[in-house]
Amino acid sequence: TVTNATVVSTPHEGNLVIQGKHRLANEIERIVQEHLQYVRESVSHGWDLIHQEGEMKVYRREVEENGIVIDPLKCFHTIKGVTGHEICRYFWEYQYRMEWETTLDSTKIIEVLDPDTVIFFQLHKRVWPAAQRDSCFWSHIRCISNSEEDQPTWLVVNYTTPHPLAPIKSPQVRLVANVALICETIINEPPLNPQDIKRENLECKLTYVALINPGGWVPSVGVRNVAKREYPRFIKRFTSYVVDQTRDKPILF
Ligand code: 18C
Repeated sequence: TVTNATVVSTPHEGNLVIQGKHRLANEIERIVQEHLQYVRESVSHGWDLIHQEGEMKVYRREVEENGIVIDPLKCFHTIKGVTGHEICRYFWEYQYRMEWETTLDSTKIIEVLDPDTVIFFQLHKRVWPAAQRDSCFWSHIRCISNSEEDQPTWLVVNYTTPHPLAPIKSPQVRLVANVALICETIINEPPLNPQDIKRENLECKLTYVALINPGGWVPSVGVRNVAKREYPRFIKRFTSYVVDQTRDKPILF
């Protein structure tokens, strides 16, 4: 007998794929749904456009909690030649992270919860004069199909969680992260036969949202300057990295 288990997929090669629900499954479900709601809310009152470059627009809302800057950030971008699955895959997979992340000293996987969910422990680059930050978060990748005809939406959520293998050790300060990358694929001038879709037909509409609490006091001006510089830099570098990596590879839908 299998207890506390759910059938998560249809029969595969004659076997029913059964997978136990892990301890974070309910939380992940709730946070994923929250992001899917939040992504639909438009940026209007209170959101400032802090960077615009080509198709990329970066907005933030200035928010402080007990004197600590926790500005929510939202970025929209359109990237030609890649799918939402490709963008999300390269963002989620551990093996590519250090090739595009320039704000990290290290990253490691400390637990695998299921094939789509892992727990990362990361050491962020220190920004003088603030203490060095670290983070521990579950990272979940998911495909959501909207209808038979439409391309599915892909998303990755990174959400802070405590873990016995990642105790908080001073002088490091643990930051609190709630980040989502949500991608849709558009197929322009679709050829009659879907097999004939080329990279030039593809466009990915990306939304990136970050709610970061630095976990302790840091000068407001410093955090805001670092954020204003680093988020656009990350979006540009990461998306061009994926374009370069996938250019000569078969399309991953
Ligand atoms: O989403 C991104 N990366 C993912 C994979 O790593 C993951 C990361 C989540 C944590 C992001 C928070 C990073 C804060 C790091 C602080 C110092 C970095 C600056 C280094 C400068 C050389 O989801 C892409 C993340 C892109 C990060 C952009 C930096 C945003 C800064 C936000 C302010 C936080 C204040 C921290 C204290 C800084 C002291 C002045």
